[in-house]
Amino acid sequence: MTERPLKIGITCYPSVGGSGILASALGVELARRGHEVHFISYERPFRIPADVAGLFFHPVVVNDYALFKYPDYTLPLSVKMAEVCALRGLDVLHVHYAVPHATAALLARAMLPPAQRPRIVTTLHGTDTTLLGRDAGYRPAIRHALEASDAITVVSAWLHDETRRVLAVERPIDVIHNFFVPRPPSRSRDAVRDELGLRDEAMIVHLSNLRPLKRVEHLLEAMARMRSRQQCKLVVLAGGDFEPFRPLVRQLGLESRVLVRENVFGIEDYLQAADLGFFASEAESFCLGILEAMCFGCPSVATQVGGIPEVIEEGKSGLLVPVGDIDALAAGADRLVEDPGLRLALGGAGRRRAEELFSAAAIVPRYVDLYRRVCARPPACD
Ligand code: GMT
Repeated sequence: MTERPLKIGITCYPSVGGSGILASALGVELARRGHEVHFISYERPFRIPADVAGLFFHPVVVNDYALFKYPDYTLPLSVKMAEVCALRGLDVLHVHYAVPHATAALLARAMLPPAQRPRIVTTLHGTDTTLLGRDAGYRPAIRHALEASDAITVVSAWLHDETRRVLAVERPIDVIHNFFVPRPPSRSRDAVRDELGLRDEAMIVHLSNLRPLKRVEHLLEAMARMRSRQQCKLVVLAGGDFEPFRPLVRQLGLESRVLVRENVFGIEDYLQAADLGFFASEAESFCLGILEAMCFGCPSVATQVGGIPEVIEEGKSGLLVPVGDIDALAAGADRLVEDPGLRLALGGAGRRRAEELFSAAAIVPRYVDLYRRVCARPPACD
C-alpha cells in the first residue's frame, strides 16, 4: 500500500546561511517527492526556485509598533503557523533552530484545537546549543522547546553529544547530516576561469558568511605563508561583508591573489572551476561549504573541529589541520596546489562520499521516515 503524501510546514532563516540552504533544499526535495510543503517565514528563502509544484510560501508580516522597544517576530510567526495549520491541515511543522522557531511552533500548537495540532520537529544547526544554550537568559526556553518537540534532529554526531552535554536534553535526538543537491552550472569551467583571470593557477575557494568564527584572517595569513602562493588564487564566495578584511589583504601583499564575489547565486559555476577548498573555522557543526565543494570533486583543507571530521575523512577525502595552526593550513594548501594527483584522488573519494552519505537520496527519506514516525504516535505534551 502506498503511504499518503504528507503536509509539512517549514520555518528557517531564509537568508544566506547553511541552515536556510538545507531547509530550502529539503522543502524542494519533499515537494518533488509528492508531499505538500509550506514555507512560513519573513522572506522567501533565496534558494527556492519559483516554480516547484506543491511548494507554497506564506510570508510573516512584522509590524514595528512604537510600543515595543524591540520588534517582535515570534508572535506573528506563531499566528501565521497556526493559520496555515488550520487552513491546510499540516501534519508536521519542521522548524530549523529552536530560537525562536520552535518556540513559535509550540505556541501555534497550543492555540489550535486538538484535531488541528501538528507534530513539531526541531532541527538544531549549532547556535542554539553552542551559544544560546550557554546563556542563562535563553537556556530554559531552549530546553523547554526541545523537550516539548515531538522529535529533535541535529546535523552531526558532534552536535548530538554537545547538545546532551550543554543542554542536558533527555529526549532522543536523531543525527541527520546535511545534504546538498548541486544545480547544473550555467557557464563552462573555462568561462568562469576567464572571468577570474586564472591561467595555469590553482583556484582555492572559500565560501561562508565570513562571521568571525570562520577565521578568514587565518586563511589570508596562511595564503601569505604558502610557498606556492604565486601558483594559486583564493576566490572568496562571500555571504557577508569582505571589506573589513581588505586592510589585511593589503598588509599581506595579497591584492593580486585574492578575489571576492559577493552573494553569488550560482555557486556551482565557481565550484566546478575550483581545485581546492579552504576552511579555517574555529567552530562548525557540519560546514555545508565543504560538502558543496566535495560534490564537485574539490577536496578541502579544513580545521579539525566540531562536525567537520564527519564530513572529511582525514587523508582520504580532504586534509584536516588543528584550529589556529596557520602553518598547517598553509602546508595543507601547498600539498594540494603542488600535487594534482593527490587533489584528484581526494576529490574523487570526496565526491563518492558525498553521494553515498550526504545526497538527497541518502538523507531526505530519513526525514520522511521521522515525520511518519512522529505522526504515528501521540503528540508530545505542551
Ligand atoms: O555557520 C554559520 O555561520 C551559519 C549557520 C547557519 O545557520 O546556517 O551554519 C550552521 O548550520 C549549517 C547547516 O546545518 C552548518 O553546516 C554549519 O556548520 C553551522 N555553523 C556552525 O556551527 C558555526
